[in-house]
Amino acid sequence: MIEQTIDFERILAAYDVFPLPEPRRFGSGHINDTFLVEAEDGARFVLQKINAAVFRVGAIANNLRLAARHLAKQHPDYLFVAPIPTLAGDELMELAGESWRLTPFVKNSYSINEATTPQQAYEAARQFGLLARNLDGLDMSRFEATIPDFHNLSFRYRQFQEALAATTDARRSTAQDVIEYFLKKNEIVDTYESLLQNSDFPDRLMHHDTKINNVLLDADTQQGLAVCDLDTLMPGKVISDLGDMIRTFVSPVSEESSDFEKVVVREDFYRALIEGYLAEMKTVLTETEKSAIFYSGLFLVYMQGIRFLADYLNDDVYYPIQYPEHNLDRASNQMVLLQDLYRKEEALRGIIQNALSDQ
Ligand code: GN1
Ligand code: MG
Repeated sequence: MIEQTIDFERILAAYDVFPLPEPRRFGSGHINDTFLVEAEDGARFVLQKINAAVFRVGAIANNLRLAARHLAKQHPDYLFVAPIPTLAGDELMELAGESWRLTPFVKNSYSINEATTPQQAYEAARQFGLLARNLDGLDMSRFEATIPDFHNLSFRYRQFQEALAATTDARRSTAQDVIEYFLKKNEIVDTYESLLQNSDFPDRLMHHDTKINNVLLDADTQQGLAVCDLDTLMPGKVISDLGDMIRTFVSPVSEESSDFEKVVVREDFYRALIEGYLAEMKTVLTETEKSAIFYSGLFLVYMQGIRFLADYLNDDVYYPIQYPEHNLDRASNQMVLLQDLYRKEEALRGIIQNALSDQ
C-alpha cells in the first residue's frame, strides 16, 4: 500500500497534542486507518481516520455522544473510551474531506488477536456484557445506524447471491465447495427471519464488532478494562455481540489462519465466554434471547463467511487482502468453524443450559 502523506501535526494541533515521534500504524482493523500517537508530555492516544465510504460518520458521533452522556450520568465509574473533543468542541477533526478521531490510549492496556486462556475469554465477554448492561433501557429512537443493514442477514445473503451471479467463472469454480456449503446452510437465514418476527426479541444498543482484539486487558492483572472500536455501536440484536464473540474467542487460531485443521471450537473457551457474558446480562436478557444463544454463533459465523466469500467473488473490493485468495481462505476458515459448531451442538447447548441455570 502506498502511504499518502498525512499531516499529523496539523490534525493533532486541533487537540493541542504535539506528536513525538511520528505516529505509527497500530492494531489490526480492516476498515479504518489507526495510528498510535505519543505526545511530548508522554501521553498516548489512538488516532483514527474513519472510512467515510463505509460509515455514516455523523451517526457515529451522534451515537457516541448519546452513549457517553448516559454512561457518565448513570454509571460514572464505567470506563468508556469516548472520543476526545477538539479544542473547538467537535467530536471529529475534518481535514481535506477526511474525518479524524482521537481517543486516549488506556494506560497499561493491551489487546490480543486470539484468546490463549479461558480466563481471557471470560474477561473479554464480561466487558461486552457490561457495556450492554450499562446501556440497557436507553431510548433507542435517537440512535442512528452507522452502517445501514450492517448485521441484517437477509441483506447479506442477497449480497452474496448477487456476487455469485456477477462473478467470473474462474472465481466461481475456485470457490465452488465453499459456495455450495454456504448455500446449503441457508436455513440459518430462515431462522434469523423468524426470530425477527418475535416480539420478545428486542432491539438493544450493541457493539457489533466484538472481536477479541476489541477488548482492552490490564497488563498486570489480565482483567478486562474496557472495550474499544465503537464505530458500530448502534441498535441491533443480542445475537450480533454474542455471535461475534463465539466467532472470535473459541478457536485457537483467528479468521486469518489458513491452517484449517486448527480451526476448532474449544469447549472450555466457549463456556468461559458464555459465563462471562451472562455474569452481566443474565438478568437482562429475555427468554427468546436466551433461547437464541447457541444460534448466535451460527448466525455470525455464517454471516462473516458469506461476507468474505462475496468479497472474494466481487474481486476483493472491501476487505484488504495480502494475497490473491485471502478472502476465499477467510471464508473457508469460517466454514470450518461453522461445521465444528454444528458438530459440537449438543455439548454447547448443555454448556449454555448450565450457565443459565447456575445461580
Ligand atoms: C471489519 O475493521 P474491523 O477489522 O474492526 C468489519 C467487521 C468484521 C471484521 C472481520 C465495518 O472489522 O464487521 O467482523 O472486519 N467491520 C466493518 O475481521 O465492516
Ligand atoms: Mg471495527
